[in-house]
Formats: sequence, C-alpha cells, structure tokens
Amino acid sequence: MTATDTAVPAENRVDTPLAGPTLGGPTLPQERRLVTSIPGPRSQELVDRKAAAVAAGVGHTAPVHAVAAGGGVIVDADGNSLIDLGSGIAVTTIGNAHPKVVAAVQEQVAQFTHTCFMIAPYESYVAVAEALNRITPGDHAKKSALFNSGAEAVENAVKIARKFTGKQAVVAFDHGYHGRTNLTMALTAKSMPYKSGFGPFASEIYRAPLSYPFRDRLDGVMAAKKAISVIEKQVGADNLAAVIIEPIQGEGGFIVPADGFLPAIAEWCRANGVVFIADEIQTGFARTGEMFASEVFGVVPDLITTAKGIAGGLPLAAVTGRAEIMDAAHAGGLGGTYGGNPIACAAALAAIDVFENDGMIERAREIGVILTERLGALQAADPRIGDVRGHGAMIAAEFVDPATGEPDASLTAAVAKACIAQGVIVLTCGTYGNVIRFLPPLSIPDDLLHEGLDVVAAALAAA
Ligand code: PLZ
Repeated sequence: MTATDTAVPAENRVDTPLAGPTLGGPTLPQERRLVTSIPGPRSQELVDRKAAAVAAGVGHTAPVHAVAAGGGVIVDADGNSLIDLGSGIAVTTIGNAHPKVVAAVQEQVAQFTHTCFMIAPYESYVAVAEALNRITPGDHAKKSALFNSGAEAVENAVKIARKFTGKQAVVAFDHGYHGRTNLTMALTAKSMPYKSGFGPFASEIYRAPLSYPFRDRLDGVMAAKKAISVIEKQVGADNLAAVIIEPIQGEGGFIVPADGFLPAIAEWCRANGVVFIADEIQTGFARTGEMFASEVFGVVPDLITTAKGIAGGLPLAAVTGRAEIMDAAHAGGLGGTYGGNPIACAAALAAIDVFENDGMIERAREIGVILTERLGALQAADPRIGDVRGHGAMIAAEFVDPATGEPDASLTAAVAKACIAQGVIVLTCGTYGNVIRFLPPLSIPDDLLHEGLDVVAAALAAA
C-alpha cells in the first residue's frame, strides 16, 4: 500500500479558499512555504472566532489554524506550510496522520466506535496492554490499564501506589510537570500558568530538589543525597507511597539529571517500600533515542505513565507496571467511560508497530545528532545560549544573560515569536520560560530540519 492509497478521501478533505495542498499526512510537500504573512487573513479570522467562542484560558502558541499536517510540516488555512519542530508537544512522533495509523483508525471506526471496555471488552485494549507490558523497561511480570490523557494516567498511578502501599504521601520534584487536573496540578511545580488561582490543591504532596546540572553544579550522587535527605526529613518513608519523576523533565525545561541521580532515587525507593513512578508521558516512545528514557539512565521503574506519542495523535494514556502493584486496586476500582477507546487502541497498535519496526529509535538518534551539532555550534558562537541538552529527538537550548547567567525569558520569547513568523513552529518551556525545546516529528526530512534550524539561528542573530 502506498501513502497515497491511505490519503484522506476526497469527500473528507478540508477545503481551503486558496489553491494548495489539501491532502493530509505524508502526501504533503515537505517544504516551508509562506504565501501570506503569519497569520494570514483566514487564520486571523479563525483566531478572532476562537477569541470570541473559546475560553480565554485556552491559549495557543502559533496564530495559525491548521488544515493538514504530515511529515515535518503543518499547513494552515491560508495555504502556508510551516515546519513543525514541536509535534503537538511530543505527540506526533511517528509523523502526523501516519498512513498505518490512518488505515487502522479507518478500519476500526467502521467496525465499532465504543462499547466501554468495562461493559463489553474488546481485543485491541488487551493487545495494547500486552504491547506496553512487553516494551516498557524491565522483564518482570507487568500489567497495564488505559486512560484518556496523561494527567489521568498520573492520577491513576498515584491511586494504585497508594492502594498497594497503604500509604498516602507522594513526592514530586522541583520543575516537575504532571498535568492540570487537581491532583496533577498539586504535583506540577510551576504556579503560573498552571496553578495560579486554581487551588486548593490535593494534600499529601511534597516536593524534593531535582538534579539540574546546569544550575546546581552537583553530580548525580550529591544531588540525590540532597533530595533523599529532604524526603526523609520532611516526609519519611513510613508515610510515603510514591516518588514520581520525569526521567528528563519536559515542561520544566528539558532538564537532564546528572548521571547517577535517577538510579540513586530508584534504589532508595526500592529499599524503603516506596513505589518509583517514571512519568514518561513526554519522554516515551523512541523520543529520546531509546524506547523509554528510563533506559537512558538504566533505571527500571515500578510504574510508568505513558500518553502523547503512544497513539500517533489519538487520545490514549496508560499506566504500566509490576503486576503485584497494578493488581492492588480492587475490581472496579480503576476505569472510566472512554479509557482505552477502541479507535485510540487501534491507532496505538499501529503506532507501536511503527515504533518497533520502522527504525524510529535510530531516527530519533540521527535527529539528536543534527540538533546537538547545530545548537552546539550556535552555543559556541553565542554566549546567550547557556546550555544545550537532551537526548535523541528531545533537545533544548537554555537562554541566559551572558553577564549574570540569569534566565532570559524575553530573549527566548522573542526568538520563538520570530521563528513562528518565519514559518517554523518552535515551543518554549522551562520554569523560567527561557528554554526553546526541539521535538520534531521523526518523519521530518533532514533538509527541512536544517532549514528550521537556519531560521532559529537567524532569529537569534536578529534578536
Ligand atoms: N506528564 C511529563 O509532559 C503533558 C502539557 C501542555 P496531558 N505535557 C504537555 C499543557 O500546557 O497542558 C504532560 C507531560 C508529563 C503529564 C502530562 C499531562 O498530560 O495529556 O496533557 O494530560
């Protein structure tokens, strides 16, 4: 089957007022093409409608409205083709509208759209659980449960850990991000914009210092000692159900902990009857050049939360982990109407096939080499880039005031804004808002990635 065979059928295509590509997925020309300024008139109209109809709290990064996406581009309502260096926040890792996902979804949606897995179960949910049990780190007996969003997976991991241990406290880390629901807001570190004014937050959540080598200058063992001391003195293992950590922090600034930090925390958890939860919602599924980032650091989590890349863009999330922990919740204690929806499961089975069999891990490593070399060269020539870090296709640059080393959020925002105006979608992140992160779809061609980085370099030079 060729890519064209699975392209969006004519009757489903989105018509744009301008001539231009209307096919989604991999049939889109892989080019940066600006036919209007950004935003163009159609996008501006839609941005205005959005402002009138959608709650103000729901923001957007790029002032364009998408009509198609695939490979390494997003096409907007005016026919502009923008280079995508964000994958919808690490979701379309295998590429937008990947032909295998499109085919699987089309087949499933015509069979049945929903029965509720808790009412009349179906095979694809079980098959996704089997696949996750197989591909997540560790060869111990595992089980999985499926949910709709990353935050919901995190909530359930905490429920399961509490039930298993009979304890209540949960430790999360400085700069951590785990979601926007009430419990996950409590776990998330940053107040603005995620938490401010939305309290009171869930109780029994404590925060430990993270290893942040660029800023704390500590080796992993020292940073772990500091964190463990806080956990022991301020919480106590007797009260602690779980420690939750992103192996590489996403929203917090793509912070890579120093070597030895994660293994020391995981080891302390094991020795103290505390469930070690790796939140791999952003780092999972080949993104870091390993199937899961825990493998980068040689840790085997007790529980792992996944979402984002798992289903090629359809909403699906999971908790996977040691069978005895996963089975601690009583029958009927876990679930939800839509969790493990059959269309999302069909998409996930197709996506996992692509991750395992179509060279995605190797591709993430190749992209990592390009990103690291290009950003490293920029850093060598420009002291405003204080740090370049990450793994695989998850790389970031941290911007600072060269005189003081202080975070430079306004420079970061200016560079990101200029990139978007030039047709390159980049995302910022970081507790101090001074990090630009690169999360391209692994389907992006090399020349397009280079062109995107050229635009970033020009934007930085002009800023
Ligand atoms: N855990 C590690 O990265 C989602 C959030 C974007 P949901 N990150 C993107 C935003 O501003 O809302 C995320 C994550 C990690 C949990 C989550 C939450 O996943 O699917 O957004 O609920």
